[in-house]
Amino acid sequence: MKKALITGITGQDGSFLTEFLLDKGYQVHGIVRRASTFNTDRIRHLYHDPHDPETRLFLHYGDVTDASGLRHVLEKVQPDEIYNLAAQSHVRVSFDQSEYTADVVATGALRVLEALRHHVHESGRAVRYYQAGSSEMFGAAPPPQSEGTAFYPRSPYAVAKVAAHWYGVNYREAYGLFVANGILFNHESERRGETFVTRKITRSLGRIKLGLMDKFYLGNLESRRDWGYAGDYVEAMWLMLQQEAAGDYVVATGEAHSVKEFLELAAEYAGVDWTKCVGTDPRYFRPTEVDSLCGDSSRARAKLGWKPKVSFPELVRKMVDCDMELARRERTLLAAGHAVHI
Ligand code: NAP
Ligand code: G4F
Repeated sequence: MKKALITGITGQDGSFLTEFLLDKGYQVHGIVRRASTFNTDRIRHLYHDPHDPETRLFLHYGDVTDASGLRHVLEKVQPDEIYNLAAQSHVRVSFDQSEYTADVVATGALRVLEALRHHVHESGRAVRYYQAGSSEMFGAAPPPQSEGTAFYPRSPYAVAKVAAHWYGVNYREAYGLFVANGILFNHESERRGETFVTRKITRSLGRIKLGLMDKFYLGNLESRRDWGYAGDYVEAMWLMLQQEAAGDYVVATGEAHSVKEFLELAAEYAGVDWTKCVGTDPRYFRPTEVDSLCGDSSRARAKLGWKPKVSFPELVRKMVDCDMELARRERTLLAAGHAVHI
């Protein structure tokens, strides 16, 4: 049975990747940060009592800012594949927490690579590594962006991702490690964090439709993103680690839409007049914006045989359907006198 170790297992992608790998018959180990509240909601449906002999999902406390802890986990788990998904992944927040973002995103990746190098050296085992790179690394470079496009990062987050990318390339070349850099364009889902723009829109529209709130505020509606479905994108991560040789791949739909187009489509499907309930708040604008991302994923399509399955309108509908249902549950709880945070 192959073993995978996932940092960032409690995030959107971590939860889809865990489902995907369990379906493939893997034993999956995840690194979870210690928090004062439960942060495992997204993988709760996959988790069983570790005493159950059938269980194939195991969680370990750890943090990519803690090098010795990472080494211990690697020694204990002895993984065949490592997926480094851990990140402070919010671009706007990275302007407020630049040093912390660099520590987690850039130096965090370096710490995982160092732990991997040490483990491979000590054990002689072959271990493959996936780095969660981002289309934000292209930043101001005009679309379409492909593996050959020069990076022009526009935020502390993006600069840190560029560093993590090049650490990966360097460890591949210097130590012969199997390191694959995925350069993934935006991917969303019903499990997307609620402060990213797509989910913020669908969550708010659901609540407005059911009378739980009147108005919400956004920033720049003109920027364009290449939005895909997260469930499709984790397959590409896995495929990158099944190749004979390690490489770097852009993963994208090749179709871009503005934030306004997402909002219009979601509002139309939800049956809400967005012009009456969306305001503008300058705090959601970024000091430097990434205006337009649209990926050319020809290489991934040709070499990995990967292609996206969920279309843009389907993605919007999935997210709106989910958030309508969540709003209905919130309304029921409120009616029963429970406190609901909105
Ligand atoms: P996400 O939902 O924000 O999840 C991030 C994960 O990283 C969470 O599990 C989080 O733990 C964990 N984490 C944060 N700081 C950590 C630390 N110091 N040590 C260990 N774990 C830590 O992000 P996502 O959307 O799933 O994205 C996964 C990865 O792909 C990230 O690296 C992101 O930057 C990258 N990426 C995402 C997209 C996208 O569109 N989604 C596109 C390109 C690249 P908690 O749950 O405890 O917070
Ligand atoms: O949803 P966003 O915050 O995603 P962004 O900045 O594109 O980053 C996401 O995708 C990257 C891949 O390209 C990942 F690497 C990264 O980790 C993250 O998952 O913002 C999308 C666009 C931006 O142009 C932003 O300015 O939406 C605009 N926007 C407008 N109003 C807003 C808002 N973004 C947020 N988060 N909140 C707003 O109210």
